[in-house]
Amino acid sequence: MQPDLFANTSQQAGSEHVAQRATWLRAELNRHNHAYYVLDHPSIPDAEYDRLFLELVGLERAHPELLAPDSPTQRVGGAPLPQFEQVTHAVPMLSLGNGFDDEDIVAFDRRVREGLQLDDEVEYATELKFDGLAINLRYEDGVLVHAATRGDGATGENVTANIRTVRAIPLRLQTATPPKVIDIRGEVMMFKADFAKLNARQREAGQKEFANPRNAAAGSLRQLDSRITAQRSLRFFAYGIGLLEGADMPASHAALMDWYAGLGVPVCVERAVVKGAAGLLDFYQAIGSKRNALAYEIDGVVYKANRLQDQQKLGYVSRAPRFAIAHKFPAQEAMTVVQGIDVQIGRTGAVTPVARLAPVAVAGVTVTNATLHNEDEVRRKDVQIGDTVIVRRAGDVIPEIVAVVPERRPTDAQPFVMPVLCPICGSPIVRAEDEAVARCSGGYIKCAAQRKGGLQHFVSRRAMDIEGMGEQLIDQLVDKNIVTTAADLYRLGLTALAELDRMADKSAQNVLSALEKSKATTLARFIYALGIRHVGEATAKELARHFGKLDVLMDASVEDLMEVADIGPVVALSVRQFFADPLSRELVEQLRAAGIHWSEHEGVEKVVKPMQGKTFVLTGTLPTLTRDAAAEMIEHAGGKVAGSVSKKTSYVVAGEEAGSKLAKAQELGIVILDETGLIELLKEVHEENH
Ligand code: D41
Repeated sequence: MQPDLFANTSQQAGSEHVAQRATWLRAELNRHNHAYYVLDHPSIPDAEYDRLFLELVGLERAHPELLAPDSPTQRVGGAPLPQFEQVTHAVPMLSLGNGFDDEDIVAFDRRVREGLQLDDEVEYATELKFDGLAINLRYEDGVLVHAATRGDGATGENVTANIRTVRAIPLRLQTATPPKVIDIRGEVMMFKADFAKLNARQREAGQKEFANPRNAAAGSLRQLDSRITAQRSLRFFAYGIGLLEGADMPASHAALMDWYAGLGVPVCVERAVVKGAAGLLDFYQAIGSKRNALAYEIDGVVYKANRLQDQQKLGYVSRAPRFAIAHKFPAQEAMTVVQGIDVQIGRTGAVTPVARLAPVAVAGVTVTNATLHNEDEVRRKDVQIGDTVIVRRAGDVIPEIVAVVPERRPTDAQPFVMPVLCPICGSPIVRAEDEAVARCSGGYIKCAAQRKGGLQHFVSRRAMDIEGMGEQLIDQLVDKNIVTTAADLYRLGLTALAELDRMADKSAQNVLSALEKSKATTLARFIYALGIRHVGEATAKELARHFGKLDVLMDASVEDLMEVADIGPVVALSVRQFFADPLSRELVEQLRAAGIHWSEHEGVEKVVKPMQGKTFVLTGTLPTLTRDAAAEMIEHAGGKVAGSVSKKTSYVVAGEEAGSKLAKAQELGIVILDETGLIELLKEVHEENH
């Protein structure tokens, strides 16, 4: 490990040590820069990089004699890849200074006011800081002629062929009077949903997944083969301008953005014009609270003096404009060490590997665990005990491991081994051949973990909603064998409850009244609370509506169940199996005997399902709808989707490369629809009904 001299004052540390530290930091930063900018493969999280970078800036500032022209602080970005043609930007692409807290922003605003010799509040344009790649688009007489990455700001790479494949970028500006020459600058990036889809595709094809949307965008843009780029969904948002000939420069940043929008160039809608530092900080707060809801990743917001006149007056320091600053959000990623990998047993027995982490702060919250989902995921990410990993926490999402830092793997790292027996009940852990999930075979009766999970689900807010019945309470009740099934909960008395740890008489009383209150419920909630596999809230509601009475549902056959909208063979079988089990029936009887009740007639009124009784077969690839989306539309209209064509088939929906099913349908004289035909059919009946 390196001595952390930055913790000391520079005077205290010997100057030789300081020089050594600076040399080490430069080498380290250069290495990470290369990994990030050239290889598109980050070796450390951004926050860690920023920390090292700031440490070097601090050292060089305190010891100007250490400053070297080749220091990473003296250039921004990485060297262009040798395979791409290099291009020199007509006007250099500047870099953007960073601020991290309110003080940095107040200081920025003060510098701007001083620079403008202004006492009044300054007018700022505020926007998002997209996490993508900066790019310059050259339009001549309105036509896209050339595109280049930012590179080191002075020279970049010619990526015209790739950029031409990005549909978000117009090939011609929407105007009859385009400027002679315009350099439009902005960020190329990938939306979160496209990123998820790309990674799913990569995974299926057995290819490397990308760590985050930024790397996916970079990897896609830096493809030497533009046909690959064409298959990737890249986006673009404009935020700046370079050379402009044959038109007047708009008088403000806001006017520039409006002009772009009018030219058909994508600009983000999350923009504002505000006054003074207070206006900037308000914008930061407002965007911070919707950050996770955005379709793309941002790593902060950007503030720019709005008036062109002000921008020109403020000028530049080294290669960053004095008129602008990025206000960064706390990092959502951090680096830590995997101290162990345990397994958790869920209510259905599902075994989930969980990484135990050395505590680390991520976006202001201390993270100690990260789910690894299942065995395959552990293998795919190649996470071993002892590894240094990048963890990410986005919004309310459970923290997850983004990637392992391979250089930091210790020689004694231990691979994860799926236990043979359940750590809770000792029953064998089994994994069905076609399933990703391994399960404890102990079931509800043998396995306390499954009992706890089942009870937690039963009392949860969207199920029976028993307030005050928390995880700790359930753990105690199960561990002390006071409660086995949900019906036992309703037999709890004040004395039993009050004897438990951290249970005062008052809270015991509250739990009892919550139990009492929960007895009046709805059929849908009750079905959901039973925790039948594959029966989520929506399915429970659908079952309640379709059958109306619990007894009818309990005796429904698989065929009866398949009549329910959105219910396929897997769910139908699961429901049937649940109610065929005498233990389930007994549980239901006990719960009813305990006083749980609902109105038996709620939701029995049937909605008209226009495609009720019609069977569809899908074959081939449809031009826009996925198979699932088409099936969902059909089922929503009351139709059913079957796997093979028979005399009973009502319609065959055929797309490209439809095979034998189409031939069979033709043979049997079944109505054949293309995608448009299907949509029309569903729309017609939809309209007839309204
Ligand atoms: O969203 C961004 N990443 C962003 C980057 C933005 N919204 N505005 C920016 N503005 C500038 C100036 C003020 C220099 C025109 C930038 C960048 N620069 C920038 N991106 C990469 C380096 C600099």
